[in-house]
Amino acid sequence: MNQFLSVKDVPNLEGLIREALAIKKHPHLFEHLGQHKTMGCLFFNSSLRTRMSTQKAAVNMGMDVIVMNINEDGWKIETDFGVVMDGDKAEHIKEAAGVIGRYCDIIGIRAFAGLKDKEKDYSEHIISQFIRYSGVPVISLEGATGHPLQAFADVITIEEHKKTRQPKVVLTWAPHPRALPHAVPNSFAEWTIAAGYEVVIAHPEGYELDERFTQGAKITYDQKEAFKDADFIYAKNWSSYTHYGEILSRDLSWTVDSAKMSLTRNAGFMHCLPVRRNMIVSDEVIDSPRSLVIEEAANRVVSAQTILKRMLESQKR
Ligand code: AN0
Ligand code: CP
Repeated sequence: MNQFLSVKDVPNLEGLIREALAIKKHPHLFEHLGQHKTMGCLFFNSSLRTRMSTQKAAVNMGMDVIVMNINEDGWKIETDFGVVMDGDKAEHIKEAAGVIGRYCDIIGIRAFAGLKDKEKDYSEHIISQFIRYSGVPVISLEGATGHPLQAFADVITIEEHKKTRQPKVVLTWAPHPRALPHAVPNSFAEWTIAAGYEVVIAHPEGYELDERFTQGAKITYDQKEAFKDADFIYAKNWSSYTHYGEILSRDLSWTVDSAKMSLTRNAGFMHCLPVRRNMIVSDEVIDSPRSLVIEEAANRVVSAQTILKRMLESQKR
């Protein structure tokens, strides 16, 4: 495995899930694989879970880890080509990626969508330059279009809690004061569809996601209808994809609350975190025994470790 950006980079999802559950039971069995290898984690944006869980996963694999907040700890980086670099950016991504690739055996990158230029964001223009110029395997730690380690952790969590082979999984939009990217809902849709679940996506009009990620899901503007008999409710805000990056609704009637949860089949409540309480979800729901948010975050170590194992194994050959 040379890159991990999407479920398409995984040859066999069922096998990967099985491997993840085995790693969760015995997290220290593979320390030899990462010995004398370095993981580099590069953050263009804030993070709590991804930063800590990926480091922990790398340490569990026996690796050393270097973490850098790009644009803060080092030189500011120019990511466009052909520009006269006479501003505040002292280093070009082409050299930075080449250099980091000499220090690290695997690189993880967090680089959110700018939400201004759809084409640029959907080309993953930062991560793709690291793939091109670093010469080492690259893991998305949330790029512009996807958050695969999160979606993989979410699928692991669903596998651990599902009571039927093909649970009904509902991804619902919920209100938020700021314009957020599509990476989390894109990946959640892509991975849950690939896992073979019954996937329903509920959102107000105008919030349709890119069809490349949602093909195979049922899409509805009726949140209550979607919640009926659901086994899992996954809440998330995102900005509009069609009216790229815009906030079209702040409608608090989309907040996930107990009344809506009572329409479900005693569904588990999921969110990737960080979550804004009483915007996305009521206190009552997130504090209830049906809330799986901490377990999802715990499974971020498992998803990251499984991907690192695959990458280290393919480097050995
Ligand atoms: C980010 C997002 O929506 O993509 C990160 C989520 C893991 N969330 C916020 O910026 C609040
Ligand atoms: N869920 C998630 O990726 O959280 P962080 O942004 O804190 O890493």
